Amino acid sequence: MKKKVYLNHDGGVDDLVSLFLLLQMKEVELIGVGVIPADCYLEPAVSASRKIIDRFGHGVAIEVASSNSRGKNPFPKEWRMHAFTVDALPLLNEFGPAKTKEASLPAHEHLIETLRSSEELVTLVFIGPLTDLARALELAPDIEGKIEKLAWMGGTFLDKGNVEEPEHDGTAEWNAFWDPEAAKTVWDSNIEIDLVALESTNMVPLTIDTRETWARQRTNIGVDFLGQSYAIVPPLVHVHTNSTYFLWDVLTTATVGKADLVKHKVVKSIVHSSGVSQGKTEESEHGRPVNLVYEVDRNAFFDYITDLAKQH
Ligand code: AGV
Ligand code: CA
Repeated sequence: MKKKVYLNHDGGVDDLVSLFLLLQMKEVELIGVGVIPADCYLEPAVSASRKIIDRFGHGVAIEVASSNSRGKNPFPKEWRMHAFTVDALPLLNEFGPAKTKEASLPAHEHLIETLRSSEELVTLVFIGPLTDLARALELAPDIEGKIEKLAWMGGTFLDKGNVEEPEHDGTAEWNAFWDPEAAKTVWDSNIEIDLVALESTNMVPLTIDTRETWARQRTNIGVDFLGQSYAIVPPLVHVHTNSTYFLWDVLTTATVGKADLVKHKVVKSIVHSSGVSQGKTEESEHGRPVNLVYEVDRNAFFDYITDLAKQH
């Protein structure tokens, strides 16, 4: 039986590539998509999602729901602009306007409705902030019983996170920082959490090498989509900078299709919901357990996603 998956993403390059890859996994049935305007602008991210489902969804009939959630700490505008470029790629516009429908409900209500009408348990893949899940849990606590587990790209237990903003101490990861209170609400639930944190995502930067591998195989349309998408964002060249791109969300998505790419360990933790460390996840003996993904087989991961891209 296929694993039922609901995806909530925030329109970054790796978010949209994650949607594409989930649609290629033979063991996964994608049952809905929500888009939250965190690390993106909403319209191009929803539009690109609909076109990706049209072009690469093997005929699946699912809806894309727009979120009306707002965060506490906004993402930099340069990063939010990426969705406009993906949405404009000729590869996604060859066959005219998108046919995949937009849902009439806002994303958090669409999530509730989709979970309530599923007979089987659903795996949630969240690769942006947790706001829509937190709002759904507050409105409809019963949905917890429909959730198999949550795979979340977020958090870190390293000394250094990836937030470099005034009035913050740099210990948080961005998806947690955008809406720290939402992360806390989800921590307070009993949902099993696989946490794909910076520990493992730091091991998968975008490199020139990977770009060249995809370029050589671009006659395959799926691999070309990877190459075109990752042409938009800066690779690691000399040292990590604030704009260096990693395959954060794609790693999270890949763990759903192929769990043996990564190693997990249980960590008890809390989330700071306010103050200079807001969004920081911290080990604490009184905290709630999460399955921390702390290591990835880098080569196996890149081979896996490149092969998946060829399944389109
Ligand atoms: O913190 C990682 C999250 C992921 O969900 N996002 C990007 C991924 O989609 C925020 C982010 C952190 N650093 C970034 C980010 C950067 N240099 N460019 C764009 N987004
Ligand atoms: Ca994201």
